Amino acid sequence: MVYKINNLQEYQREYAASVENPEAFWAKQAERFQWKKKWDCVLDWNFSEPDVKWFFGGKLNITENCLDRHLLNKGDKIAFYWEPNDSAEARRSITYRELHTEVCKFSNVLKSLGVKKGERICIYMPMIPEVVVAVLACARVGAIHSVVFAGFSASSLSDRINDAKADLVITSDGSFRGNKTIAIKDIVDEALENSPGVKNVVVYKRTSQPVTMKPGRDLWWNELIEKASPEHEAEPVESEDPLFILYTSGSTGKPKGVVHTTAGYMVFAEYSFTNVFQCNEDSIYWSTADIGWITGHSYIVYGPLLAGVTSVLFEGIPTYPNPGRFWDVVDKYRVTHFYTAPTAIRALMACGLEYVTPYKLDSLQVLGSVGEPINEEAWHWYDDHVGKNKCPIVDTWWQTETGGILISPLAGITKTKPSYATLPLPGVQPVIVDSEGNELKGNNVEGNLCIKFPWPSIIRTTYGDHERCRQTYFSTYKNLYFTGDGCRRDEDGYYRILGRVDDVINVSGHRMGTAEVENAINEDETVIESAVVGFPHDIKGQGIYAFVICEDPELDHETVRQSVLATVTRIIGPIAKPDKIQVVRGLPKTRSGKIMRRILRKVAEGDVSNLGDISTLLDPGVVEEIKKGALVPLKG
Ligand code: 7RM
Repeated sequence: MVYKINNLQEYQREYAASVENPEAFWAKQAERFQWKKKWDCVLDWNFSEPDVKWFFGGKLNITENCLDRHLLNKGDKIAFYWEPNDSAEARRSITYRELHTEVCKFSNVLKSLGVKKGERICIYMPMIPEVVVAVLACARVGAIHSVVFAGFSASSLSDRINDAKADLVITSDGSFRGNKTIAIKDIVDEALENSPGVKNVVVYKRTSQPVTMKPGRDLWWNELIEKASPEHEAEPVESEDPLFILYTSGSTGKPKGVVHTTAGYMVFAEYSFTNVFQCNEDSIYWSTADIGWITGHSYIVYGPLLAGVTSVLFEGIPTYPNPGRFWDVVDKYRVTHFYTAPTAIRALMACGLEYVTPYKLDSLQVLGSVGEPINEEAWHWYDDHVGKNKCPIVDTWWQTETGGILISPLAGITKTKPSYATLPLPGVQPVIVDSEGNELKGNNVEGNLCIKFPWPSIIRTTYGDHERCRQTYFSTYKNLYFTGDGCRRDEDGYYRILGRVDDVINVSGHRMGTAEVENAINEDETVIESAVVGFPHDIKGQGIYAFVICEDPELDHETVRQSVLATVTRIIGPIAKPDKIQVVRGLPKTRSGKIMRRILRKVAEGDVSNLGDISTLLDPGVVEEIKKGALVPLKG
């Protein structure tokens, strides 16, 4: 068994070994980490409950593996170069030793606030080094972090705090994003009106804008850390103790708290990072994701730190001060490995080459893509203009629930093919099934993507509701983990992900449940009922198309639109704002009251040539009216 795969034969050998004897394979991988106590049993699992345990009986702390383990040989190596939103502001860099010290200090702060093992802590912060410190300090004291993307609204934040029963929130006064300053602490204050369980809020001073500090509840990070000791002995936790909760959208209205546990997540985050990206001692790795998403957890914080790599941490956005920002940062830090989302590539592509050609980009070696299917045009643009046709593109398919990359080329090893995620990582056993759950064997097949054997970082439960986890992922097909994605395996055995087959829309790489958006729209005072579907969008991949029935049919449509947009922003956040809002008098419902989304999807796509059987509709007349008012040109 090798740690880092070097060529295709080695990949094939490792893959075969991982299927032949998964326990021996993963035990070998786990051995290079620091354990306080070795495991008793490598794997125990069933997908029916589900109940999956990796490295059971072991004790460890993931932060010792991210930090302490590197101090001897890499203490002075840079862990993060931090690039602020405004490039004129002083940049910062932090070594492994300095990060260790900061994490120890903040762990002591958490201890002084009475934080105990297993407690949930909510983190709502901008992309600054302190968000990494906060995440790692939670893990170091054995608390469970729940990071909430700082673009979510107060109401979304409050829901997540309440679901996780978090009693501590870590945040900042404000944040800088592009030319905007966002009042982060005000959002937290508003959220806490509906989250009475929160006892303390720790506030990092980032923007120095005025905030209200509630006496007895709110504390300044900067003051607490000054008095904290830099010595902290990491708390040993069990292999299967939860490391974090991360909320994600599904087909039902309420986001689920995906739970990942410690040891298996650690082993897979490091293994996948090492093998997919193929960094070396001198690499400068940059993932443009936000810590609020799984990519930020696995491939900004844990993977790179476990591997002892130097990364760039970026506070800003791709288009500020102009659409050349990514490339400016690449040249500035001599980035070798660059990982971003197709939506960002398409957005920058639309801005024109004049923002790319002024930059050298000659440090780049590997390019990555994640979050949604990458279309061929974007793949080629990325390859030609960013990678200059000399950088392999790793199109990495995975999910919040999978914890790490499952299907992807290994950089420089697997031959790539535009828009294909290519082959499974060792330890990953994908199957494609038809709608009855029959496995479609062989090549040139298309169906639903499932995984038939556990990998170390598989979702363990959905927080506070195990049945929901079983129902969502393990009940559609017996003894299989169902991904929710459609997939094709081509003549080379390569996997191409086709997108979601459930009621989830992927907007700019962000998952949105249609029911979740509908619930938010229905809160609007001008609306009685709504139905939301996805439609192809040039930049975002998918856009949100909302059909709404108004309280007052005479109300001016623009007024309705503005009102709905404001309500969705208030309830979920700006990322859930519909791109198109069509006011309708009725929705196409069956006699049993079910909305026929298929019809709405067709209208939103602009193709009504074949609407299928509409005779079961309660009132087939609504279809004509909807077609007439469509906000896209219709063909057919
Ligand atoms: C990492 C992440 C997961 C969903 C997943 C897919 C889609 C992600 C790719 C992709 C095609 C890819 N987690 N997806 N990566 N589709 N090719 N390389 O995005 O939980 O937020 O979303 O994203 O539909 O099910 S996520």
